[in-house]
Amino acid sequence: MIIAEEADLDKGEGGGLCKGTSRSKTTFRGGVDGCGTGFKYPSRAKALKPVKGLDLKKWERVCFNYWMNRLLAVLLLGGFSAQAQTITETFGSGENQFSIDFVTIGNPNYVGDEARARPIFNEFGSFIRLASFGSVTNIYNLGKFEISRDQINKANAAGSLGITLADMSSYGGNGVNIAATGVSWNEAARFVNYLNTSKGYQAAYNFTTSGSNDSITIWTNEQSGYNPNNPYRNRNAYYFLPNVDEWYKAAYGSPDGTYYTFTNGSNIAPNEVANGTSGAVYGGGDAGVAGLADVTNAGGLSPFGTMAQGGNAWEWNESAIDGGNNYAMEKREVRGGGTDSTSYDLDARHLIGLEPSSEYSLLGFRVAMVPEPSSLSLFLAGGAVLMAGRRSRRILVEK
Ligand SMILES: [Ca+2]
Ligand SMILES: [Ca+2]
Ligand SMILES: [Ca+2]
Repeated sequence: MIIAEEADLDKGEGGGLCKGTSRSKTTFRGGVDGCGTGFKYPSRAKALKPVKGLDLKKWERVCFNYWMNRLLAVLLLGGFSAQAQTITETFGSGENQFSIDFVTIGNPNYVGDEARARPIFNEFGSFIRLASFGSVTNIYNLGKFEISRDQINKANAAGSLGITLADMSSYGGNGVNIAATGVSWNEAARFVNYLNTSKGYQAAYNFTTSGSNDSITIWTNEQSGYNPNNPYRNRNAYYFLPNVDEWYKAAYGSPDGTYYTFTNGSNIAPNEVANGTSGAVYGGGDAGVAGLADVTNAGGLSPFGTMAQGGNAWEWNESAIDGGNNYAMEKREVRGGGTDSTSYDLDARHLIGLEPSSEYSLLGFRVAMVPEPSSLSLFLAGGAVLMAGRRSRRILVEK
């Protein structure tokens, strides 16, 4: 017999199932209506019946997201805004010290952009499904800027990473603050791993060989931090490459839930600029010029506060092009267009797929980060308060 607490399904409560649940106990189900995780929510009638094969890790995530959502409500009621927050993280030391600015992307349980859904094909070119992007259940942080050459150079020096950069001397020069390009997905993943391991965190990506452009090995369920929904990324990592939804939401979404075609919070393409803090850095191909701007001077901000997701350098997403990260060598999504692009490439509906070892002179990336620990503390405090005021009742569930 397993004792669990039943949440009030009609009120959309589910946190009670977090309590009294251990991974050794196997099978029961309940409702978390309101978590908005895309789960098939069981009905109240079935809530007391045991279920074989229930993924308790998945339940924990559902509950975590549920409480993060409740926390945000508490913060908003308290007059806080979690959306404009910028966090600066510092890496390396001495002359190799560098920092990365992150913007907190709030609004958990964000729904996908149905209006700009596109077909997904498998490795063999067969249609799988129509997919929309931008749905993210949890709060996260995304790099405000593209990663610069300076950040790569310093990480290379501090961590002996061996990441190679494109020679931009024919395209405006190799200024240290321009976007880092010529970086493959594999190299970007090694940079992210350095961010993690240099601070004592779990590496995000599983490299078992030492070549800087060698491919990953996907995590397996015997390994700690394995996530069956994303075998590329270790769930215990602190820094990671943004997946297509995390990237897309910050680029084309907005705090009020509206999606736009371009990263300037508009369905009309931004002005073409070479640099500055308005418009977007693209269109250089028209004039035969495709130099990169400094990452902190590469156009206006998106509604969530990121710079140059549209234009300047094209950017790697973590995600495989078919949406299933189950094969290390498969093509990854590349989005946002670059300095040589027309507005077509900056459009939310357009992307390309490239091999993870590919290097191009206008292809770079930005990194993402879990919610900052102070947010987590607030979340726990908020959760405790809400938990105390919540109604639940004890039930018996037969095994
Ligand atoms: Ca390279
Ligand atoms: Ca960009
Ligand atoms: Ca796949």
